[in-house]
Amino acid sequence: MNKTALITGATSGIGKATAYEFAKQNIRLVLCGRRQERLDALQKEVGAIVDTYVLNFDVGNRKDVFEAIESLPEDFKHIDILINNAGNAHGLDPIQDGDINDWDAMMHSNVHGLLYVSKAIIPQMVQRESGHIINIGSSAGREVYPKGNVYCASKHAVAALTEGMRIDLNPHNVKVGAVNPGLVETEFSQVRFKGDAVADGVYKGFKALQAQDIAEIIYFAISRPPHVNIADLLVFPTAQANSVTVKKEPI
Ligand code: NDP
Ligand code: 8X3
Repeated sequence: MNKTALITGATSGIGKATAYEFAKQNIRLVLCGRRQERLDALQKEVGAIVDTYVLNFDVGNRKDVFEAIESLPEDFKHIDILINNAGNAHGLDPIQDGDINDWDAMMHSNVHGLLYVSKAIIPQMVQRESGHIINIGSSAGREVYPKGNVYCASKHAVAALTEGMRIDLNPHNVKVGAVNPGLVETEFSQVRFKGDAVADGVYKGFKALQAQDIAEIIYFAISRPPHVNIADLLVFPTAQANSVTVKKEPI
């Protein structure tokens, strides 16, 4: 049977583009998110290309994660590839002005969510002595930028967890790696700025990475031969040198 991938955060941006890229490559899909209407649309559209099952749950809700993954029908229970992508930034404030609800939301999805979903899937990979996990980190997991405090901390946690998983799963033949993008034009900034117009300016004046660019890189990583593991990738748009150095044309 073809391989099956479970992608979290498949209702938008990088996760959604990865779903389409994998579908094109005939990889069976379990697609996850919280917005049911988008999951329904994916079931219809991606499901027309490849066998697809959608799951609605909040990755940071421990009980819901285990129940949802347990509820998978027999022919979708065997997960070969896990893409831990769900996550967002919430707010961009100096630490002294940060909203604790924003901090909780970031740790909830970016850290707890990645841990819970991994915990639900890893045992079957260990048992089969095979599997591949890709964690979507960020350039914010490599460096800290002004006002990025908690988001950067959550992505530094993803970097540490990726390394920890790779070490612990090494005896079990499970590949673990991270893809760490810089600025990608998705709904990310709309979420971060809660719909504020400032989000519209984030990707103006330069060509940002597109979700499809990252999807293709993820597919490259998961399609290497068995002896090759892409452990860690940092990907910027050409106009970006680090979190705060972006060559922008005047708008
Ligand atoms: P989007 O906002 O476009 O997509 C985020 C996805 O995550 C959505 O599908 C959303 O689905 C899902 N999600 C968020 N929180 C939860 C939750 N608690 N439970 C379940 N699903 C959740 O952003 P991106 O595609 O850009 O982001 C994807 C990943 O890439 C994130 O981890 C982000 O940190 C990372 N990243 C993004 C960069 C960028 O510049 N855009 C750069 C570097 C990394 P729903 O709302 O339906 O649940
Ligand atoms: C998203 C990239 O620079 O907005 O992880 O933090 S950035």
